[in-house]
Amino acid sequence: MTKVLAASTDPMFGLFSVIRDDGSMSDEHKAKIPDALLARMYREMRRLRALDERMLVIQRQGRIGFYGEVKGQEATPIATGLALDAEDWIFPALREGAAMLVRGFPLDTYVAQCFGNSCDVNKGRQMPSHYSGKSVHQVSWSSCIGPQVPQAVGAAWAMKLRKANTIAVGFLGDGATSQADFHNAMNFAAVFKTPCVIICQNNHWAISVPSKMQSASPTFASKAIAYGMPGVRVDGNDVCAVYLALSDAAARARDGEGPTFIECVTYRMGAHSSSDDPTRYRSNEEVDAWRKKDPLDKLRKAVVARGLIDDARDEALFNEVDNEVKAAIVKVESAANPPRESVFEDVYGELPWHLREQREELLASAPPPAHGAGH
Ligand SMILES: Cc1ncc(C[n+]2csc(CCOP(=O)(O)OP(=O)(O)O)c2C)c(N)n1
Repeated sequence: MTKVLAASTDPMFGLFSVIRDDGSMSDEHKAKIPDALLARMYREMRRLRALDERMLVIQRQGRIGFYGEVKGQEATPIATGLALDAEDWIFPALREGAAMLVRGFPLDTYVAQCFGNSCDVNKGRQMPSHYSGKSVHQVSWSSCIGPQVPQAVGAAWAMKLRKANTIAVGFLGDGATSQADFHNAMNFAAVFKTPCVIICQNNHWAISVPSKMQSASPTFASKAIAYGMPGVRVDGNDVCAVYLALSDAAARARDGEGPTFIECVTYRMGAHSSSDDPTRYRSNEEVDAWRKKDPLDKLRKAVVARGLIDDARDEALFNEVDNEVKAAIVKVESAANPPRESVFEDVYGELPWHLREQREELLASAPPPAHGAGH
């Protein structure tokens, strides 16, 4: 077992963390997280927080139909985007879309996915916040809870059969551990030693169902034991901890040692989605307690401790990333809708007869009245 994984001595109760309360970290960890990487992590997290805040506002203004916030869980997608090789594949669950941004996917095209207009690579055929980017090796979240895990394991198996030097990372929430897909995938991954990492973001809630109602296991990480793979429990609000744990697990997978299961212990600070009201099922005290462990504040302490930022530079950074988000929204919001007939594209090389008929019928009908943002 590699170093970080071994350091988390007890998969049931260990919690691997890197950033201490005062923002410092051990010399060993400091050497693995150089200043440039730490500063990059902070910029990405600042931008993601700014993106969430603006996107939620435009959803409330009726400019997009739906939005799924990441607030509180930014550490894991950012660490994932930074820890993997460009050729590795990501199979995200609900809140890892932003790993694409870290891997260089354009912010305006990402935002366009929520408008579902002609700037969206999916041509508006997915629900908002269901991002995907072939260019950055990230498949779409399928909306069903669980299937991204067997998909990741299957892709990893194909990589192994082809002797590729790539790995796949599959995500799920704590709620998804109750799905059969999770168990099938864990078993298959361990038996066939597929080069993958399976990451559970335990954010303590599956919409209104608390994580203690999902499992009687002492921790989610401990489930790995039964399947015969290493399990590690990581502070999911510590981007450096997730980065190091995933880097080790990825190296392990690449070296032919098989899968690793990582539980990232975190908290969904916002609502499940823009359609949810969490005040109906959880207490303000609980939210306040987790707000004190905000991953952005934790990371800020680390960049301050290294002397990489002060208040003035932080404010300038906030303005810079917020302007970047505003500019991305302005750039794509007024784009035209995708052509109606694009609904028939990109599945079949040659359209079957019944879809050809439907396409002709659609084109013969009057087009809907033109309107701006497509909502
Ligand atoms: C198979 C399936 N069952 C139910 C749902 C409805 N649903 C959407 S999100 C969700 C909760 C998911 O919780 P979790 O896996 O913990 O992820 P989180 O939302 O907390 O990130 C449920 C039950 C669904 N989309 N798919």
